[in-house]
Amino acid sequence: MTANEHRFATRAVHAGQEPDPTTGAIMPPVYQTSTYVQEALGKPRRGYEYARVQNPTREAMEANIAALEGARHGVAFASGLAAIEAVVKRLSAGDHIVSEENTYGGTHRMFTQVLARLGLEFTFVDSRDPDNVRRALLPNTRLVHLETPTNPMMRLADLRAIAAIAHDAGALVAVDNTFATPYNQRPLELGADIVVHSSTKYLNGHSDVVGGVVVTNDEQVATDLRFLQKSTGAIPGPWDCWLILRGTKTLHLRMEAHNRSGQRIAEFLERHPRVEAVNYPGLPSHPQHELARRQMCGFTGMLSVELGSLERARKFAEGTRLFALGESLGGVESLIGHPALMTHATVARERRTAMGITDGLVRLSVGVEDPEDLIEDLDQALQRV
Ligand code: P1T
Repeated sequence: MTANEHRFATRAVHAGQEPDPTTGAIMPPVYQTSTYVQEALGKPRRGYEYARVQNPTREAMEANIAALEGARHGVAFASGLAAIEAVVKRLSAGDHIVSEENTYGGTHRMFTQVLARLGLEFTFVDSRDPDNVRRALLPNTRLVHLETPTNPMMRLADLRAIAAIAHDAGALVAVDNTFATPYNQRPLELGADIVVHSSTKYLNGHSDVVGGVVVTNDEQVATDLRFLQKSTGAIPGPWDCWLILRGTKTLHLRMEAHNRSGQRIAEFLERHPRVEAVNYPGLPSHPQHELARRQMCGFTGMLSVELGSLERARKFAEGTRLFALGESLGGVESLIGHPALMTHATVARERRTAMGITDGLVRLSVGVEDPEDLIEDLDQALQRV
């Protein structure tokens, strides 16, 4: 039985890793090298020639994350955005992409301000209704890019329904699974073709690396991504790969805590008189709670709350002591942020507001501290609002 056939927690600890062939070291070494000595002209040892193209530490991390998503192939990049860019760069000028409108702000900026300039065409839709995706499809649509749950509104896309629609039209489906993680949701099992991650977040989990990864079971997509990885060069360094690999070993343990505390804090905030609305798929009040229960097995530590005005949001976000004010998410420590002024500042104001990213919206990344302490912290900050 290979590590890939085991259950999730066993895969998290073992997949992609064998004892080091030289010493038996149980941890894959950090192969901090740019090149490999060749035995003779045109005769590399064990296939390793140059570190942009191959690195054993990177390969271990790629194989580990692929196994967690139930994929045969994993291809790592220097950041989540570089991973998403590679998926889109498989296409050519004149090709059309349908994208969920409420993605991470940086994804939207890359699509509209970089890739659209190079001749790729984008249509942005509210993918909560699969018919919106269907209506946006064009004869030249090659890719549907989804994010579920979305950053920061926690909207969901029905992956089975949208995969069927896209495949009928000959388009592939890529899912940004950064918020959910493979512990809570495995898009490939629901019909998606490609999964992308900002491994900066939950996969690494310790707020000390920026990274990205793409996984797939599609042989052609995997070949194309490997080609792009070596040809465009946005690769992660071996030390960052090693840190991410250390992070994924405890993904299941951390996600249990994030899921549990996320749910408790969402319930606490929903009852709080100073909070107008809570966006969290684990709450029965979430408009897509039934879908969440069907396609996810946990609801993460991410949530957003509406406080009604910029002034109130500012007092809350600046008033916490344990929740640190900062961009990013998914680390062991709790973070608080203001999407309109931070992660989604580059999205046009009207578009932002139409999606619910108001000046009163605050986003929480619930860490793995004691949830009682976190609730007390949020409560004292809300008293200032
Ligand atoms: O930062 P980077 O590793 O390049 O990942 C970009 C990215 C992609 N997808 C999602 C869903 C993300 O949330 C991000 C990055 N997000 C933040 C930095 C943030 O604070 O939301």
